[in-house]
Amino acid sequence: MFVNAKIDEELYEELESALLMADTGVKATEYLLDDLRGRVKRQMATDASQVKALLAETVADLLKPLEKPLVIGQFTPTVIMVAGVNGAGKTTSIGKLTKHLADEGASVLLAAADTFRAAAREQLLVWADRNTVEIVSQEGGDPSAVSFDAVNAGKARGKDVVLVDTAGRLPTQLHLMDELKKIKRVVTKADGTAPHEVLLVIDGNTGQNALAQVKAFDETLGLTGLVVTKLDGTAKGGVLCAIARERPIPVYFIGVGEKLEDLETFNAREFAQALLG
Ligand SMILES: Nc1nc2c(ncn2[C@@H]2O[C@H](COP(=O)(O)OP(=O)(O)OP(=O)(O)O)[C@@H](O)[C@H]2O)c(=O)[nH]1
Ligand SMILES: [Mg+2]
Repeated sequence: MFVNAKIDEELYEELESALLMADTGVKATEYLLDDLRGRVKRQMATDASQVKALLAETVADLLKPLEKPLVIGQFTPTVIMVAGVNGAGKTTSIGKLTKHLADEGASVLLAAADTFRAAAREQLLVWADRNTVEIVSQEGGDPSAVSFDAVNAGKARGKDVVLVDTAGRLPTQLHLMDELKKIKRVVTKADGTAPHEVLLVIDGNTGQNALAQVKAFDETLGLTGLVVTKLDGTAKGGVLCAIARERPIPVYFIGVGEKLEDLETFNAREFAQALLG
């Protein structure tokens, strides 16, 4: 698109389409193009290849505030609750995050608070085995009760991190959103300072709906961070631009595959390059 092109309205229209195709959304796209026009003027850019570099800078600057590391160690245990819609990649991300934390020397305890499906417990158990970490689960248990037990077990066993896996749910399923609130309340009963992190896992393929998910889960739970999964496929994850504009919540990690090591920390500059690449 940038080869031998002049800087004209046609170029901006092409850029607009490319951004929209990458799920950036109408508002964030408008913002990015306005910002880009300013940069092009100030830099007195004369050819389209410079525009590409300037757009990458524009996107990177927009995403930069989302770049923030997940910090553990301030509390023992650091209790991390994980939520999201069905199939977003919560359990897989917890498995990968467990390895990431273990590699940093942290001891991790998993809480199987997805008691909705029997298979969910088994799935988390597989990740616990792969990582050789302990897991708290109850057959036919209640998600709040499992979470309560896990936080207490984490304290008693001196774990650095307790990761709470929850069942997938849609923000429109109000009783299920209430259940999440209850899990959070009960975690606080077990440890007055917890949960220390409330993560939302979003599927990179969800497009603009991911922004709606972020808003809804944030309103219910008060999110502290995001994990964006499945960025190893065709998804570009441009919705992060919309999230950065409208509900800026840090992106701690991105998921780039189904294996234990397929979790990366979020880097705004690299992400911007990949988005436009
Ligand atoms: N390619 C790819 N697949 C992923 C990634 N993360 C998760 N998956 C796959 O997505 C599917 C759903 O993942 P889960 O971890 O079970 O999702 P979940 O959010 O726990 O699902 P529920 O508990 O049913 O709501 C599985 O097939 C995972 O292997 C990723 O980063 N890349
Ligand atoms: Mg799951």
